[in-house]
Amino acid sequence: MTYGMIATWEMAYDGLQKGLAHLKNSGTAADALEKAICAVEDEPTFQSVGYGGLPNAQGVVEMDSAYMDGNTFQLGAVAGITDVKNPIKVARKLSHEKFNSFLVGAGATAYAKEVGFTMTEMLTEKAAQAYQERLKAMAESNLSPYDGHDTVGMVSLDDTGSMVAGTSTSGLFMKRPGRVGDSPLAGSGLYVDAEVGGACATGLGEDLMKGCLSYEIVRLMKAGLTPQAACDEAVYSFDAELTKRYGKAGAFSLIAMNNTGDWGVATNVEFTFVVGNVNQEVTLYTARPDNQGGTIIQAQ
Ligand code: SD4
Repeated sequence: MTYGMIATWEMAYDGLQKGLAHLKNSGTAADALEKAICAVEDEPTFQSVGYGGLPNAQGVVEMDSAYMDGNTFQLGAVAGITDVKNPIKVARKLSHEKFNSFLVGAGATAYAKEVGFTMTEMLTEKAAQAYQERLKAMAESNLSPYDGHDTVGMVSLDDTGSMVAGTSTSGLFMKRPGRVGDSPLAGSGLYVDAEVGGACATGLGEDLMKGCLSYEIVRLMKAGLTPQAACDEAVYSFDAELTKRYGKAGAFSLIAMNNTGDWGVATNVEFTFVVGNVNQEVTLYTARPDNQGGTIIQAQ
């Protein structure tokens, strides 16, 4: 058997090493993914996930997260949750619920508190300062408040063939309170079927959710495409559709891994991601579109 993990952005590098070490010791895909995503959530210098994440327009760190089990299709998610140290743990716990498995806002935060997850103020001094600076810059110029957004999305495969996927993000900097992106939405931010493979997204959620791209990639892999061909087909054809329909597409990037550990990515911007598997230590790559329907990928 084989095992492997793939994740969006360079920030997942250390987390993926932890997750992969767990898989190497015959750990489960689920525990490996939780460890890896928690490592990203816990790192205060990452300004778009968990502790240290940039806040919404009212200065509150509101987070979205989802967890999907590719064997059972169990799915848990939270959106607009606050003050919880590890949203991915809450999403995973909710995935075991038959009812109430996707919670938002105050209800999500109250649930996390009730079941005993660690609660903490997620706004760091540095993020508060970035918020104040952005408020000032916005008052002085016509700056778009919504720049800067990197979700951690991850697919994990263990040597029993189990697969899971997860996402975690603080969403768009300066988002309107209550705004939800693609990350907690099955099919958009993530999707996994252990009989096929999984996919995750990062980028402008408002556009990603129009294409259900994570589901589309898994569907294409199920139809027989390699992960790379599935990513290219889903991402570039949807980018073209959006451009045709309303003139532009936001930035987005998708990663995928199938149930034999092969992987692929596609992106309409410069993008970094990390992969590790049974044959390969965790490796950082960059990807960009070749503008002919394919992706240029380079190991760093
Ligand atoms: C969102 N997709 O909330 C997330 C943000 C993000 O890379 O990924 N960014 O829309």
